[in-house]
Amino acid sequence: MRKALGLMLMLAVLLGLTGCSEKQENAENPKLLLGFSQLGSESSYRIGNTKDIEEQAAACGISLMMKNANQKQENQIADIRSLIAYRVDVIAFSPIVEEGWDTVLTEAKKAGIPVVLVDRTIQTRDESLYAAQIGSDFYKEGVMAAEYLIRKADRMELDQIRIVEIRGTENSTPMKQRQQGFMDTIAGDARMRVLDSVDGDFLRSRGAECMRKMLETYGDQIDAVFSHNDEMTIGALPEIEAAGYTPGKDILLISIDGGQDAIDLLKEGKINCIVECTPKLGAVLMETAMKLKRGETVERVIHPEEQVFTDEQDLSQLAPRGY
Ligand code: GYE
Repeated sequence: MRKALGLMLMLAVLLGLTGCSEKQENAENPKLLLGFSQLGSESSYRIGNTKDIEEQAAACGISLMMKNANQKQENQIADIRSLIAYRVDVIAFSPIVEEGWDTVLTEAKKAGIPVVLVDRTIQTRDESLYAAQIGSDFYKEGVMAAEYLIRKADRMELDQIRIVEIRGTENSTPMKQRQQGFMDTIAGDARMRVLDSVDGDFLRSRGAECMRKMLETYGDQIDAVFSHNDEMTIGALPEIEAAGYTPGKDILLISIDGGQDAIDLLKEGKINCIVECTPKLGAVLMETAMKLKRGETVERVIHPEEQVFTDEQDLSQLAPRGY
């Protein structure tokens, strides 16, 4: 009995790791060609997401056609068109921005190819243009970032926190929802004041540039930076130091993603809070693609579980992040 239980447990762990119940092709798991249009390689999140999708496809015996649009919506539309022409079984993509997909997705629908949105979502008048969306709850991420700042103000008995925000790519889902969640949460707290909000496009170089300019404009008025991803946070850090401030102390830093480099900086005390945004969506994507291929219904929206890492915790035992 104990042996059987142990075996079952091991199987469950293995399944959890690969996300697949069957590798070989059979009636239950027909051969599947998945086309994926990645939006670019702007961050460790994105690189981790691409790697995870490749690994999970391989683990499930799914053939993958991976495209990279290098941060341009027109490239992404062209990539989706080529996946339609290739007649893949399922198309998945991470939409760089929310608007402008109806034409190409109508083409996919006419070709009878189901579409899965991964990571970000879209705005459309025709909800039937995609079957499912697998991605983080970005609004909740913004809320968690703001909640940390409120706790910090309580703990340090601060009577005001002047904030600058470095936003992700304009009109992208994470940029819009993280901002909304954050602003809604600080709105009820009179200590919080937003000095400025600028577009850093999720890029390290832009994070640095934005920070430099804001330090020139606001100098020592800046108490906290809310940066929409680790990449921009890592870009901003040396600018803060170069201006003579100690990151994590003179200026509080709040970031999103939770890649290894940022976690290391949190452990060093240079970043105060990181809200996790996991790029590991591959296993759920494979499962969803297989269900679509079999003609089964799938869950419309799937959010992964996420946590917050802060200077309030002991992170010495934290497992390697893998991105
Ligand atoms: O936070 C950022 C990336 O869409 C959730 O895109 C993703 C964001 C992620 O470039 O680092």
